[in-house]
Amino acid sequence: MIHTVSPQLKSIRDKVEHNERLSMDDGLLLYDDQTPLQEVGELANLVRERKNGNAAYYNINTHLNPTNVCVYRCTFCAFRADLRDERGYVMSDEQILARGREAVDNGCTEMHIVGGLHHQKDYAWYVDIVRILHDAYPDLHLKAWTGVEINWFEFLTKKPVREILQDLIDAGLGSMPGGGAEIFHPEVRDKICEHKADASHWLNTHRTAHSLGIRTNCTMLYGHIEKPLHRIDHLIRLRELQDETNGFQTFIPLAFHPENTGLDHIKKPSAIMDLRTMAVSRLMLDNIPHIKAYWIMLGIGTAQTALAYGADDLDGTVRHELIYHDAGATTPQVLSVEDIRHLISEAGREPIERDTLYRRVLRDADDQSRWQIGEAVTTA
Ligand code: V47
Repeated sequence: MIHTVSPQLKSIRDKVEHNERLSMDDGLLLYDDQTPLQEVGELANLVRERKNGNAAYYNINTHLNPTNVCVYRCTFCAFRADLRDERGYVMSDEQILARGREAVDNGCTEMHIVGGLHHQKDYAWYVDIVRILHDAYPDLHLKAWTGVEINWFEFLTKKPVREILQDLIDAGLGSMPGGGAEIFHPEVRDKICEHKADASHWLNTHRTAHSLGIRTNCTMLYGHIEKPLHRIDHLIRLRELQDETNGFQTFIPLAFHPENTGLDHIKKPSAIMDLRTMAVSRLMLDNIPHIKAYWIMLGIGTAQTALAYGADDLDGTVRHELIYHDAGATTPQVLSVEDIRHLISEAGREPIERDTLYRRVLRDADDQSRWQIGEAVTTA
């Protein structure tokens, strides 16, 4: 039983209590400033607990961005560089493998790999990054390349997306991250990233990945020029694909960070906006098992609070994150396992270490860098 009092929320509350799907209009009402955040949060928490009980997940992970040189000039991005820019870099195979070694020594179960689209690097370079890491460290799960990179590989090779994904699977790809989705609606997408994969390409790449047995994540970049209508439209498009494939594991709402970007006149979204977006996402995405509060981007306090507003996952300990730190994130570079577990327990949740595919990770009591995979977590 929940205690929403606002009359305008009554029909939404009834739908949520009866596990019924919310409409575009419901989503817009949930985003309305006049709709009390506390009540939206309470509804989202009901769904969160129905799906994931009291569990809050995290993993031990690291990031790898092999290059920041990028042909695209997305207005929201502070990470990209031109070839001749003094910030521009490309990692060598030795540097990439050293990152793999470091990850394994630190007990990481996952490496999250994304980067710029470097016009002087061929398709084989991108596939080989996955191959050399997988050959050297076969237990490290490689969550690599977004739908935007895959679309770039299509352009480079003229191969169908299915063949590209199969090449990557053969090289050792474990899953795909959710980046590059931004906002699907063309009114916004054409203004913030007009050249890169459009909504149908991004969605079709994930559809194909799911059909090949690859699980993927999905994201939404909010707090820039988009309006609530564009956000709800975005969530509904993700929900429709999930109805079709059931291949998304986690949704991550990404708050825009303006520093050093072409949109630096826009203010960063408030904590209230972050929590509302978390809660609305949980309520609209009734078929996606997990909602992640990415602490790097939200800040630790808001991410912890989000565990009561629909989120059931904090991402991981994270090492070597660049995309948000280049755009002004003031969060630390890494959280210790003790810190992340404490954040979760203090929020009244049960911390559970998971691997990328949401199976429990069982650590060796004498040597925390050694682990094995346990059973899959259950989600209603
Ligand atoms: O697609 C880029 C966003 C994304 C900025 O799958 C920015 O588990 C805010 O997708 N301000 C990449 N956002 C990060 C990403 C991600 C992160 C954590 C976990 C997972 C996962 C995926 O970051 C980009 C873009 O939407 N981004 N620049 C910026 N200035």
